Amino acid sequence: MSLTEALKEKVTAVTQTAKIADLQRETHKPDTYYTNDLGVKVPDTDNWLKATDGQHTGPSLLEDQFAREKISRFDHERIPERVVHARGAGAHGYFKVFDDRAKKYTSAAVLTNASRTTPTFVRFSTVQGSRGSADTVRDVRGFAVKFYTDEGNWDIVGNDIPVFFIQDAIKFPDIVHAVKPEPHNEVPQGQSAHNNFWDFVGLQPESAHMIMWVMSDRGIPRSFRMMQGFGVNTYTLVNDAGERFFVKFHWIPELGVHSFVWDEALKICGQDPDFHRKDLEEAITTGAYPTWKFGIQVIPEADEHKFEFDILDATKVWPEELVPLEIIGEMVLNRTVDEYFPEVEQVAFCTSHVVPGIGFSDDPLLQGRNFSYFDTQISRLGINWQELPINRPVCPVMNYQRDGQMRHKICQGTVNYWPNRKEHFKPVHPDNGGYIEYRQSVEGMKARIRGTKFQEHFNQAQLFYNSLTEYEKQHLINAISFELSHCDDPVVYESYTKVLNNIDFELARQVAINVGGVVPEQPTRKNHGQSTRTLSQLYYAPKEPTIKSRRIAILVADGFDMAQVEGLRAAIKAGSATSWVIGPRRGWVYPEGAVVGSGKGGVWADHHYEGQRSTLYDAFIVPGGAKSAQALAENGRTIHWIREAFGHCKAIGAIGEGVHFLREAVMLPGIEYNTNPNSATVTSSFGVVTVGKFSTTGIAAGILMIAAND
Ligand code: HDE
Repeated sequence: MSLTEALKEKVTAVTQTAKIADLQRETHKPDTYYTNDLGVKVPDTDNWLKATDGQHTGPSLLEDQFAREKISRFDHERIPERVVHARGAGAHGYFKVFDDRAKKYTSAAVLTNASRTTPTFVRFSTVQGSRGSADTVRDVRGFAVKFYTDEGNWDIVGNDIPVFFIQDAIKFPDIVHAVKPEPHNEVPQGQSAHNNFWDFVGLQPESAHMIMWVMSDRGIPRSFRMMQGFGVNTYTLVNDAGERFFVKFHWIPELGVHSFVWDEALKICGQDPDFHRKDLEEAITTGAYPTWKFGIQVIPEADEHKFEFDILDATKVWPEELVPLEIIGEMVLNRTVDEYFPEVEQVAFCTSHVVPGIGFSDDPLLQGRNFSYFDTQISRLGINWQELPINRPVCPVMNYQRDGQMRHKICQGTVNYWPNRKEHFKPVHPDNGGYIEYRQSVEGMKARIRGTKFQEHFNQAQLFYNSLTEYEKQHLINAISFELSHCDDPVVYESYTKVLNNIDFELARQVAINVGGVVPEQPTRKNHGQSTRTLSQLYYAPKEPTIKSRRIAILVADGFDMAQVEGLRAAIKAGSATSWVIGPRRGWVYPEGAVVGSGKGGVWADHHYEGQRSTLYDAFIVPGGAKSAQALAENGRTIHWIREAFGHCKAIGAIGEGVHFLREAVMLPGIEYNTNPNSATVTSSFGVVTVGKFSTTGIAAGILMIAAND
C-alpha cells in the first residue's frame, strides 16, 4: 500500500459525511481478478483472439468479445471538456455556520443551523486553458462549491475575483471566444496575452475593472488554498417573515491571500504544470486542511437604489466600508478525491441550484448563467447528469422527470404525472418546506437595455488601483505590459493604452512607454483618489504569522551538520509545514564524520539538485557543516537555487558554514549576515535570515522570521 493510500484509509473515518457515505456505495476497492463489464472472468487481456497455427501470428478475429469491449470502451472514454474552466482540481469537505445570526436574513437552514455539518465538494479551476493546460497561468480561478444540504443541493459557482468582464450574459460567448485561442491557429493556450483578447476588452470598457484584478497579483495565486472566493453575482436571501435582502457571498482563506511573482509563475508552467493540483492534494494528505471563513454582505431590499453604482451590476464590488462583511461560517476541505473523472470531471455546478431561503436577483449576468449551466451539463454529461454519484443530493429526489439516456433510478408505482389519483409526489407548500418563490412585482416595457448606472465603468477600476500597495501597482503595470507586448497589432495595444488613461494617468503612461503604445500627455479622466482597505491582498495576512503548509527546502551536501538538520525538521514540523531535503542525489546523504556511501544513515534526500527547482518551494534553509557548504559553493545549480529564490522574494535562512555559502558563493546584494560562530543572534535583512551559532531556539526564531518575511 502506498503512503497516499495508507493516509486515505486513515482519514476516511474522520471525514465521513452524509455525502461521503453516499459516494461509498459506488466506490470499489481494487480486487484480485479481472472481469469484463458484465462480470465474466476474462482469461487473457493481453492477446487478441487470433486464427493461428500456434507459431505464427494470424488475423485477429472480430468475434473476440473481450477485445472488442476493451477497445470500444477506450474509444469512448473522452467527454467534451468544459467550454470554460476545463482545467480543474477538486476536494471534499464540510461547511458549518457559527450560530444563527443570519436568521434575520434567511430561512435557509444551511446558513442558520449551527448544529449542522453540511458536506461540500469544491472544484477550483482556470478559465482559458484546456484540460491539459498548466495550473499557474495568469487567469481568473474558478471557486465552485456544492453544498449537499438536507433541503437539496446549493451551488455557489464563484471565482477568486469579485467582479466580472461583462454585465450582461449575452456577451459571454464573445468574451470567451475573444480570450480563448484564436480561431485561425488555436494559439495561445492558457494565456490572455494575445490580440483578440485585448482587442475585445479595449472595445468593451465595462471590462476595465475586471482587467485590473486579473492583471494584479490575484491572477497568479500561490495556491488554491490561498485565494479568496466570491459568488460575484448578487443573489437574494428571504427570511421567515418573507422579507428579502440582496446578498454577496465571500470566502476568506485562513492562510491569507498570496501570489507568485510573475517570473515564478511562468517557470512553474513548465517545471510543474500540475503545481496547484498537487498542492491541494499535498495539503490535505498532510493534514493542513484548507480552510475558509464564509461571509455575507447584505443589503435590505428597500436600499437597492441607494448606491452610486447598481448593486445588480457584476462589474462592481460593494465596498466593505459601505456594506460590511458579516462572517457567519467556515468551510474545511479534508478529503481528496478517490478518482478524478467520476468526481472532479463529472461534477456539475449550476447557479440555478438554490435551496429555500436563497434566491436570485435581476442581475443580468446571473439570469443568463441560470440558463447556461444546466444547459451545458446536458452536452457534457447527458440529461441524467443529476443522477451521477457526485451530483446527486443526499436528500430524497421525488418527481416525475423520467427516462432519457442513462437513467439510473428505478421508480415504483403506476403513475408518472401530476395530478394523480394516488396523490403521489405532490408539490409541497412553502409552510412545509417547499421552495419559497418570492413575490416580486414587475412592470415596464420589454426592451434590450441596461440600467443607467450600468453605463459607468471606471470609478471602481480606479478604486481598485488606488487601493493597492506600490509594489502591487508595479506588478499590475508589469503584467499589462507583458500582455500587450504579446499583441502585435498596433491597433490593439495603442487603443488599450487609451483605455488605461481613463483609470490612472501614471499607469497608462508607464504601460504605453513599455509597449510602444500612445503615451498620454494628460489624464482623460481625473483619478477620484478614493481607496478601500479590503482590496489589497495584504489586508488578508493572518494575524499571527504562520508557516502552516509551506514547503521548506533544506539544501545539503555530504558533510552537513546532522543536529542542525534534525532541529530544523522538528521546528518545521511543529509549525505544520513540510520539509524537503534537497541533496546531491535522491537517497542517503551523509553527515559530518560519516563515510559517504556507508549504507543507511544521515538524511534521505527527497530530490537531487537537478530534480527540482527553487520555484517549487516557499523557503530555503542551508544548514552548517564545512564540507557540505563547500560542495554547495562549488555547484552552479545550488547557487542558482538560492539566487533565483532571492529574486522571487522567497525567505532564505542559513546557519554556521551555510552562512558562508550564502555570503561568498551566492553573493546576494545588500544583505547583513551573522557569520560569528559564537553568536546565536538571528540576523534578518531582505528576507534572508542568518545565524552563526546553532541553537534550537535560534532555529525556531529564524523559522518564525521566515514566516513573517513571507
Ligand atoms: Fe461560468 N460557466 N459563466 N462564470 N463558470 C461555466 O458551466 C457562464 C461566470 C464559473 O468547476 C460553464 O459547467 C455564463 C461568472 C465557474 O465545473 C458554463 C456566464 C463566474 C465555472 C458557464 C458565466 C463564473 C464556470 C462551463 C456569463 C464567477 C466552473 C462548464 C453570464 C461567478 C464550474 C460548466 C466547475 C463554468 C457559463 C460567467 C464561474 C458554460 C453564460 C461571472 C467557477 O455553463
